[in-house]
Amino acid sequence: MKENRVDIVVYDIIKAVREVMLKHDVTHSEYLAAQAFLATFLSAPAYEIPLALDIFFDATVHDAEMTHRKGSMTNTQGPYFKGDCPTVTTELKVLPEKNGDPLIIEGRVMDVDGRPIPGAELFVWHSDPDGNYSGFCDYMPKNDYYRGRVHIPEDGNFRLLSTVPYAYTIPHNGPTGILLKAMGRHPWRPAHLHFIVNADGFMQHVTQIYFREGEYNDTDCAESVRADLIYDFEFSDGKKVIRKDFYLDRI
Ligand code: MBD
Ligand code: FE
Repeated sequence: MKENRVDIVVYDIIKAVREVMLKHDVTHSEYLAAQAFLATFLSAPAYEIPLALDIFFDATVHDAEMTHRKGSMTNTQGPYFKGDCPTVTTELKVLPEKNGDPLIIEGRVMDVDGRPIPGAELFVWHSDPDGNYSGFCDYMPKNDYYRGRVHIPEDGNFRLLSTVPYAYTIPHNGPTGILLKAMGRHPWRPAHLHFIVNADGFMQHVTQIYFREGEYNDTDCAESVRADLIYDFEFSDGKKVIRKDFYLDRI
């Protein structure tokens, strides 16, 4: 008989939860409180369920993925990707009045043997200096600032000017934030850059990178930071530079 993956995975989840309930002697009133808590997602904004799952489980999807990939490390996509952002070549649109610290994001898109992948498509997105993403805050209603799509040329190289992103609180007035608070945790994520790379014949590469000594690297509410994803700033003409090379796995 063909194996039923839904049964295999879901039943293991159910058994794991049962073990936790027995281990901690979960009471009937706690069980009812958990039901009532889950029901609060029904009247919350639609992003709350994906947010909660991203915060608690998505990094683990990437940890699992990396047990059989050889290329660079993947990481959580998060809720703020927009595929309809502007195509860019040298810089991302930034808000000058925010006086952001300039940041050059450069690197190369390659296969696992270090050969460039011309024709690849790279998306970059990150927060402004106040930790907000365009398309998700009042003063940047469209998907245009601090985001871009780059067509990777023959040599595989890209170089974009933007500003340094800052640490960010996830929306924390809904069930996800309420749960974090009840657990005694904060809703902060460390400063990070998001990337997606698509190329024919290669597995999609979704990742984030973090900065050395970034605040909240150790207590990220999404527990997504991994040592291989922490990058050091380099400097060029007094500007901060992050060099991010991508090694993509073939399909
Ligand atoms: C983010 O910006 C993010 O990257 C993740 C993973 C979750 C919430 C907000
Ligand atoms: Fe993010």
